[in-house]
Amino acid sequence: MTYVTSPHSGDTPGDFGRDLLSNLYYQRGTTLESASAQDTYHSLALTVRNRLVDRYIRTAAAHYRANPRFIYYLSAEYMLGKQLDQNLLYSGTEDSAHRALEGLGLSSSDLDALDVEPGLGNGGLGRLAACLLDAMASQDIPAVGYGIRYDFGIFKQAFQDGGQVERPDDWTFYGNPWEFHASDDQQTVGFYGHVEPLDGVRKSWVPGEVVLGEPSHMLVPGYGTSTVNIIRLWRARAARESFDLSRFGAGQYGEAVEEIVRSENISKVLYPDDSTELGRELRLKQQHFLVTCALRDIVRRFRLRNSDWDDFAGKVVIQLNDTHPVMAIAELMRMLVDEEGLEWDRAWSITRRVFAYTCHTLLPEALETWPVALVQRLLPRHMEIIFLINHLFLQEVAARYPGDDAKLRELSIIQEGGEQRVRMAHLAVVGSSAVNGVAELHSRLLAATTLRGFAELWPGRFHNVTNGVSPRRFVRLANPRLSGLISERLGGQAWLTDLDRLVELEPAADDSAFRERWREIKRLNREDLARHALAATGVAIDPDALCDVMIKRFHEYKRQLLRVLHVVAQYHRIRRDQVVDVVPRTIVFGGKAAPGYYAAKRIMRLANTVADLVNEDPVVSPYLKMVFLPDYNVSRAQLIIPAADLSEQISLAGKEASGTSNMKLALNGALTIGTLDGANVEIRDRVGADNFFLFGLDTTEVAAVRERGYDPRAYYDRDAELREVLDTVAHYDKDIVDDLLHRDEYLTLADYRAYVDCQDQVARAWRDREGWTRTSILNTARSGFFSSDRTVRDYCRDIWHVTPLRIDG
Ligand code: 26Q
Repeated sequence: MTYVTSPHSGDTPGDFGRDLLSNLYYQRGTTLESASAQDTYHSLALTVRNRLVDRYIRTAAAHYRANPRFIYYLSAEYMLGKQLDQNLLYSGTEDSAHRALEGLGLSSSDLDALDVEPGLGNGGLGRLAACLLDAMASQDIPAVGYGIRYDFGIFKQAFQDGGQVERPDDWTFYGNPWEFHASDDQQTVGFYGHVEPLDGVRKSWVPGEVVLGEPSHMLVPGYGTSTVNIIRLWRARAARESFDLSRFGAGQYGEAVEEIVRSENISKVLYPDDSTELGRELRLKQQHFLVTCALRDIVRRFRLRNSDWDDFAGKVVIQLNDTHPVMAIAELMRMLVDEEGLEWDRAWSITRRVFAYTCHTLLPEALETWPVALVQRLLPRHMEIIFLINHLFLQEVAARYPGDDAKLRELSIIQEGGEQRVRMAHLAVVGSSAVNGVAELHSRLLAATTLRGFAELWPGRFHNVTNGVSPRRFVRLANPRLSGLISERLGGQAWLTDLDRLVELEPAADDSAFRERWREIKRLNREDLARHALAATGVAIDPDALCDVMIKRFHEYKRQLLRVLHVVAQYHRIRRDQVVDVVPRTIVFGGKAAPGYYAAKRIMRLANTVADLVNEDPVVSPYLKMVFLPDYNVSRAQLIIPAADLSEQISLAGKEASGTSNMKLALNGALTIGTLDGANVEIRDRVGADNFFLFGLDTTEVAAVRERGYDPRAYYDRDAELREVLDTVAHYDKDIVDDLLHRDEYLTLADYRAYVDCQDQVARAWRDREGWTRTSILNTARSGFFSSDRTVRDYCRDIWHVTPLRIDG
């Protein structure tokens, strides 16, 4: 077979400019003179996209020829970030594009401002999915990401009187130039209905409602490779015959389109992560929709080159990103047994080998469960299959622990006592060949607590794969200045795909001229941030002040409240002229709270109140400024992270599975103040205890404090400064203080003194600017481990058992 190569293959600024004008003319029907901003942006995007299509076609052809083992990544969320900056870099056309745009009198930054980031996720889990896809493509791993094409992504955040207000994210309002529609590959998805007997265990499910899944894909280019993988996103459409003609004829137009509206609601909106699991039927529908479309597509692709089910587990790995897509285990069993007529045992053996499950939490309240009654109604056949899986599994447990009913209750996929519920994490572990946590500590605690019974039953199934982040996105694109300096020092850009090479920067930490340049870059990055902060909040920040950053979802366990308490303490110290341990600082907050998570929203409101208090005080504000940048997202992260000097990672030990902003910040030379939680532990091990500000209780001490009976009030009584702080806070929000004094679920007061004292150490360290810069450089130099390339290599070696398939450039 021959493939026509792209007509857009020239790489000079002239070629680029010509293609841009051609796209304006033929795709937008206009010319440079009369083009609107959107016309120009869309033409630019297509010009860049076209430069990746050629690689994509060659990748797809090579994959077809080699028929390799594929990684299918199933995730309800992806936080891809802007595509324009990424695709310019990955296609190697950054320079020619900039020069072409300049030649045409166009501003690249104005055009970049029109590029909309697809916010199809909540936070860490969704961004991790994007970093892993990036790393797979960058290491020639054949992979497809499956997800939902939500019409509305994560809400946009603004503040009104200090409180969060949410606006819908209509991210495709002007169209999305990065996606390809593939309506020929659409799938049908059933819901409700009933089950009819066939023969033996085999049954036939007759759905009561059918919805179409329509795929589109976006390109996932590798950096430094010719691989271009795809992410395939599904959108719900009404089946064509669902338009109700009789009603339309009767003049009931609204009723006639009801079913269309109901069907299309399935992919309407991303659910914001709630503090606790909420059993919304539509959310379960979304999960089943994703899983069914993905599995059918995987089988379709398998059949292009294979015909024997015995080969399926050799060619297919399905990685489950948390429990959200875990219904896939029951759906694959249904397809194999009911539709393909395989024996149960053979189907189960295939299924178990194909799936692997990543867990992203330790919080028991965050473990997903669904009422049996709901699953029965929505997916009657799946519920039967889950009961059968559970029945056979419990037989295995009973054989291993004879007479131990408590063990059966502990491990059962069905939670009894009160309303019966399906425990999705249990189904995931039982139906997978591998289970992993996302940092060393997290994986250890998972096996010792949350999933202990399973780890005892199947120790070989449990793994750790420490998270990582894309150095392309979070160093090269976010921080071009620092990247330039690193490349200059290391003699090239090889570090971008081999991040361990950052260790070669270590000697530079002792080179004062290099330190000077490092500091200068941090300062320029803080100036960029200051410009944005002024425009977004009206607050002017000093680009020379220590930039102290906490960016992550608002959650009580992450303890943004602890950060605010320290700000109030500093406020009082400065007012009293106790400026010994005070250096000028800018406190930067970014993060959204789930709309229904009141406790998190209260803390957010308090943060904004304290920011006003501090910023408007003429005595305090020269030393201390606080900005809460609204609408934190990937683009905002790319702006904040390069400017950061200090990274706040202050969750209660044992609560944060991994964290990933900790890695992004350390890689960009921020020093961490943190607890021994999640991946902080590994960051400290690598950068060295001397280069990390550690404070607070560890997991053993947390357990001991609770064991003794935690009394938060005692800390208030004992610590005069804390008393002053809480009395001030009570003035603004009495309920927050009441909760701290009587409950304090996340031991904020227990860690308060250690935190504040540690912040004083930070201030002293900052005064030694040469020493600080040295430590900053060492943080970058020693954080190469936290590349998502390493994460993917770990998955390949321990869980996926796949090797790269190089695509010829
Ligand atoms: C649950 C119910 C209803 C609707 C939504 C959800 C939901 C959605 C998203 C629940 C959880 C999430 C996301 C969780 C998440 O981002 N976890 C983070 O994953 C990161 C990557 O592994 C870790 O670094 C973080 O520690 C972990 O909190």
